[in-house]
Amino acid sequence: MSVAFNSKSEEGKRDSCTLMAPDDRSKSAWLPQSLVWWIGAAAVCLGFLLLLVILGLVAQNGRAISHWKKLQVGLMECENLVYNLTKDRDALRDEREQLKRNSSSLNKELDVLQSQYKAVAASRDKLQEDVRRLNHSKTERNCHQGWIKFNNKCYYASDKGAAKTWEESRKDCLQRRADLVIITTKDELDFVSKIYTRTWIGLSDMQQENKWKWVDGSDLIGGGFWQSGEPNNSGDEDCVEISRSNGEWNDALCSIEIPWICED
Ligand code: MMA
Ligand code: CA
Repeated sequence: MSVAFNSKSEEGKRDSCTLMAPDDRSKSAWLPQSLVWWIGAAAVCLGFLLLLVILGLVAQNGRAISHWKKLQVGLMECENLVYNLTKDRDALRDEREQLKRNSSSLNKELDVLQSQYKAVAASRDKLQEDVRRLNHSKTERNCHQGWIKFNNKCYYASDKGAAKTWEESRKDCLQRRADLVIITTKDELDFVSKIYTRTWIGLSDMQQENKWKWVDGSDLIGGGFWQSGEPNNSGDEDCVEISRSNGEWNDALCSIEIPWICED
């Protein structure tokens, strides 16, 4: 390689051509300038592009960061929401348990009230029946012919000389739309025992031994008017008669035949 200086004008290009061969001198004087320019332009373009890319990335990153922050805020809100919902759920669970307990105690109270209601309804029905009976007995009675009136009640005494078993006597009373006499007072006992010193009355323990019941299904209350030593159930006696002159009661065999008195 050699260095040649042909003209003054070419001296200005010396610096850039110092390493060129003498044959390539004209060519090397033009190419480096152009190349430099293109490289410069390309560099500027690249730089500009790079700047755009960087700006784009920065903008993108900024958006990503703000999006991420929003997501963070959203996540926190979600966490708060989950926390609050969990608290609400627990509170509701407690409330449900409490309501369950309340409901079971209310059910128990309801059972008690229902049985009380039944008892009250039964006693109301009994009172209504009593009122009906009282109203019935209050009105002045008219007894059929052949019947005897005593304290506003009607009594029928079997014919003189007639005698029947307890069951047959009762059947006779029922046919007369009445029943064997029910004695509730000493007055009534005295009245009945004056008609016949021996007669069936409407009392028996044929359903259950020693459980004395009147023919209307009511229990004997207040001990009754038994003769001393009676009832003794001698030989299985289930029916009650008035016997002997003191007019008190004796349990007798239901199959014996004696007079009877009905009450309407
Ligand atoms: C009779 C009969 C019984 C009664 C006794 C009392 C012998 O039986 O009437 O029912 O208990 O007399 O002595
Ligand atoms: Ca007896």
